[in-house]
Formats: sequence, structure tokens, C-alpha cells
Amino acid sequence: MDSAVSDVSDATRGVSDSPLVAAPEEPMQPWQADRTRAPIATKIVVAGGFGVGKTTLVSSVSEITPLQTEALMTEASEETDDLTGTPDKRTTTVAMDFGRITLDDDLVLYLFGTPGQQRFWFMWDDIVRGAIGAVVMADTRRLKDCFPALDYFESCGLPYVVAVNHFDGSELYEPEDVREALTIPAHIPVMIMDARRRISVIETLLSLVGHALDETPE
Ligand SMILES: Nc1nc2c(ncn2[C@@H]2O[C@H](COP(=O)(O)OP(=O)(O)OP(=O)(O)O)[C@@H](O)[C@H]2O)c(=O)[nH]1
Ligand SMILES: [Mg+2]
Repeated sequence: MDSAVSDVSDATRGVSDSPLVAAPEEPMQPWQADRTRAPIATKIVVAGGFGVGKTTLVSSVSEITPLQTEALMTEASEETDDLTGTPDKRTTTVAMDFGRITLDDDLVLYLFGTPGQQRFWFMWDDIVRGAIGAVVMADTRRLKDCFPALDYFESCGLPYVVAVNHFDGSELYEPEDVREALTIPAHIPVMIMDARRRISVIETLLSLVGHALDETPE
């Protein structure tokens, strides 16, 4: 063909003169053929009581702008939502948080944060569908707030780890003390972390992925 388009493409690509050849023939890189390194995408749920730091956790590790569904809190929720542990908290999650993080180049975690307020718990069944595991966040100043999440994952059989979000000024406990207080079985990881620190959150997520793999039958 004599068209200018054909001439340019032939000259720059050095390919055959057939107009049907649209893309350059590039040799396949070894990593492209290695199916063992194809990215694996998994879904992880971040649960826990009201204001324990779920939205903070998702935001601090997400490599995309996290999706948030925060609504301003008003005096109407004063009776039900205890803000003594987090006096600066102004908003609450009304649907879910969503973020993404890629670990080790080929493990993509999609993070789904649950709403903490009791009146939105009906959404949990939808949020956890298809997840490989959950992070149950706890605050040692109000440990009982994480009981509903623990009960939920125990009853549905989804692997989970317990992540104690340490708030400045609160007493620092050993993981084994928290395990005992919450009667968490020995094979379930319990860790003390800080939802604001990316590295701390990544350690928590890696621990969950490892635990979920241990729990999943071959
Ligand atoms: N000091 C301290 N503050 C934190 C930490 N994590 C979260 N916060 C603060 O605690 C408040 C609660 O955080 P959120 O991430 O909104 O909690 P949440 O669990 O998503 O809350 P709900 O969605 O309303 O249940 C916010 O004001 C955060 O800035 C932490 O590790 N240390
Ligand atoms: Mg939230």
C-alpha cells in the first residue's frame, strides 16, 4: 500500500508491509510468560467497633485515593456513639471504605472497611462476600466493642486476625494480654499496631494473608 500511514509504520517498526499488521512484534519478556507471577487479587475486610480506626487503616495504606463514605456526625448520635476515646472524630462511615494495596508486586489486596455504627451492621453480609479474611480492629479502652465483629467472623468461619490499634496516651498492653482478655484461640494472630502508620498496617495485612492461607484447605 502507498499510503503515508503505511510508510511511516513500516519505517518505524521495521515490520512486514502487510497493512493488517497493526502492532509491533515485541519479544515476550520472561516475566510475561511466568504464570506463577500473575497478580493475585484478593478481598479483605476491615471490621471493628465504632471509631476504632478502620477508615484510618484503609486510607493509610491505599495506593489509590480511597473511596470513603463519611458523613458528618451530629448531636443526634450523642446517645449511641461514644466519642470519649476519639474526641476529635467528626465523621463516621455510613457505607464502607475501599482501598487497594499491592504487596510484593503480585498480590493485590482490595480493602473493604465496614461501617462501625450498629445501625449499619446489616451491610456486613454484602461487604464480606468473597473475602479471604478480615482484620478485626480493637481498642483496649473499649475492648467489648469488637465482640460483634469477632462473633460474626467466628460464626461465618472467615479467617481473621485481631489488630489492636494503639491510641496515643492509652495503656500499651502485650498481645498475649489482649488474647486472654478476648479469649482468642492460640492459632489466631493478635498484634498491636498503629492504623496511621503504613508499615504497621502492611505487617497486619501480611499476617492476615499468611493466616488465611494456613486456614484455607488445599
Ligand atoms: N491517636 C490515634 N488516633 C487515631 C488512630 N487511628 C485513628 N485515629 C483517630 O481516631 C478517629 C477514628 O478514626 P476512624 O478511622 O474514622 O474510625 P472508624 O473505625 O473508621 O470509625 P467508624 O467508621 O465511625 O466506625 C479519627 O479521629 C482518627 O484520626 C491511632 O492509631 N491513634
Ligand atoms: Mg470508618
